[in-house]
Amino acid sequence: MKRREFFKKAAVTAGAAALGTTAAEAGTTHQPIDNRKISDVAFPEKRPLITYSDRPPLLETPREVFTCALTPNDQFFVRWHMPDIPTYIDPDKFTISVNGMVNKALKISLKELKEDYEQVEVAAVLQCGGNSRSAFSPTAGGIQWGNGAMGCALWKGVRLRDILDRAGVKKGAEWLAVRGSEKAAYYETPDFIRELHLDELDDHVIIAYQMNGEDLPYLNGFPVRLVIPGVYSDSWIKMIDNITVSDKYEKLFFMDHAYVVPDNECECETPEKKFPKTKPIYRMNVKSVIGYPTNGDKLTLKSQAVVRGVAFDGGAGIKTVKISLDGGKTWEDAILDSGKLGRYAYRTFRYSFKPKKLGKLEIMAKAINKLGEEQPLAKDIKWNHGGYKYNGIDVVTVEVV
Ligand SMILES: Nc1nc2c(c(=O)[nH]1)N[C@H]1C(S)=C(S)[C@@H](COP(=O)(O)O)O[C@H]1N2
Ligand SMILES: [Mo]
Repeated sequence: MKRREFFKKAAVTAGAAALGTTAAEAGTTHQPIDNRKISDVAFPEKRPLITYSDRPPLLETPREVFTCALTPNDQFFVRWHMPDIPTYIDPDKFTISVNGMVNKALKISLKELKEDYEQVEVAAVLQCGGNSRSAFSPTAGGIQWGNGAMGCALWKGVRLRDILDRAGVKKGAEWLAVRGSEKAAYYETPDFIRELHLDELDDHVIIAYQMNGEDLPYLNGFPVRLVIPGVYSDSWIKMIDNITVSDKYEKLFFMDHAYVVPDNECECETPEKKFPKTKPIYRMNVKSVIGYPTNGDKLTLKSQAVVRGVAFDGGAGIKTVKISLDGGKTWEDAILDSGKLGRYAYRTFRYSFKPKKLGKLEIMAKAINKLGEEQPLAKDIKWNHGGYKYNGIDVVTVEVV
């Protein structure tokens, strides 16, 4: 299915949909791994993070960071596909080219971007479609992320639509291709490009040069990246150097082959039988992650404990987060923050209680959005080859002492 047809469809929650006839029982899921191993070396502008690879850099944010609405830049996760990332970019010389089916090709400098266009801000969650992939069993190919391939930031930049208006899109043009500046180590790998349909460009789609009030960290796409609130981050191209407007959709390696799920109602398949048709992952499903306490923490019997975490979805907005302390038999509402960062940002939640019994205690968090979509239990999530869109109810296990 073409992306254009796909994004016109309403968001679907993985696992919430009924099983189709071709659907699987064989692949299962469990809780994602909770990797506590933080590297003792750090990349520039980053604190030590959970490190899967340093070339290309693959860094995960530890769970305890998910108690605040905005993720600090130096703890924000990092994902690159290709190792040959430019090692130096001169902000005074850098330009973004806009070309193809436009009346006037542009080369926009950073200074022009900051001074000649209306400046806008949006708080939005950036989440890899493969976040929590380690939950899938058998193993789905790709980085075995825990829950930390996500973060939320306040992005500042310029509407992509305003840039295209300045260039003047020619009649008949439908697509634009946004390219990152890094290169593959081997020539066979295609450039990292994302194609957007012009209809996708609402006011929230921006070319951002700032994140939480500072220049983008180098590893998060300095000097400019695409921000598409509510959408999985394979589309949020970093280090953009070129935008081409076209009337044709090119088959793209990363978007059409890598970041796809089965194109059936449950978005599921079995390890043995791949569903033949796929569609790109797009709008994020509803999810929550507990930031405190974390697995293995000790809570004191009969004294006040406050569970804290973050919840988000693809932009409908969070309605409630519910907490269970009895394995999902009963649920109580957590308290949500005011929501002033908007519907694309994390809603932080907290829930106070006093542990009543010594020993092991499981704390579960389930977010429900304004469309009534909710997180399924880990065991009810359906399997897919790419290990995408995991959004099982989060569970941490603590010890009451
Ligand atoms: N240029 C470029 N942009 C990219 C990628 C990439 O490899 N190159 N990876 C994408 C994917 S799959 C993810 S998950 C996010 C990660 O963004 P971050 O590193 O800022 O967390 O960037 C996206 N944009
Ligand atoms: Mo990703």
